[in-house]
Amino acid sequence: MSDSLNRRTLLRSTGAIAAAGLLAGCSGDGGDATESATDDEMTESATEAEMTESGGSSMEASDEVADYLGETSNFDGTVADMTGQDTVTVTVGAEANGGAFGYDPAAVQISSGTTVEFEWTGEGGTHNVKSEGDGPLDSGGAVDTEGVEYEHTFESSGTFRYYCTPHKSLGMKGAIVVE
Ligand SMILES: [Cu+2]
Repeated sequence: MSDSLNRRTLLRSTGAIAAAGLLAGCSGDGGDATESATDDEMTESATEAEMTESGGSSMEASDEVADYLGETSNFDGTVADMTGQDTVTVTVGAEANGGAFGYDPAAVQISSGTTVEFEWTGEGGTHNVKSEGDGPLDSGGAVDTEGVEYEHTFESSGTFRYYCTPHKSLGMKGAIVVE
């Protein structure tokens, strides 16, 4: 720990230490006070980072995405920004479209090189992940098990639209935008 950080932390803790009457010659309790002040600080910044990640910024969807997800109940016209992450999770069988018939988030933007893990909830019957046209996503036959049943790493940019074969007509569709 640098001298300046020690001094800063000590200054901040001085009030509490002085109030306890332990300012002079009390390395033990003083040390504890310094430690907990640092812990608080770390907890605060960790919470902030988490909120940014999950609370999430979002951006307006392109026409291609908006048209594709027009009948998807959990699509609100925006794309969740999850760029800059090695791994992103999309829930399969999320509450949407009149049951557990959704992908969550329905639309997400990621960086190229990101692995998307599709995590089944086990709800809503059997689901799969299948690209429109000749796209790269194909989890195979629909299953109703729980857990990460499929993952795909997106190496090149583009807009990738996909659906669940049994529930496409209900609106169980998703889009991944790779920048
Ligand atoms: Cu489904």
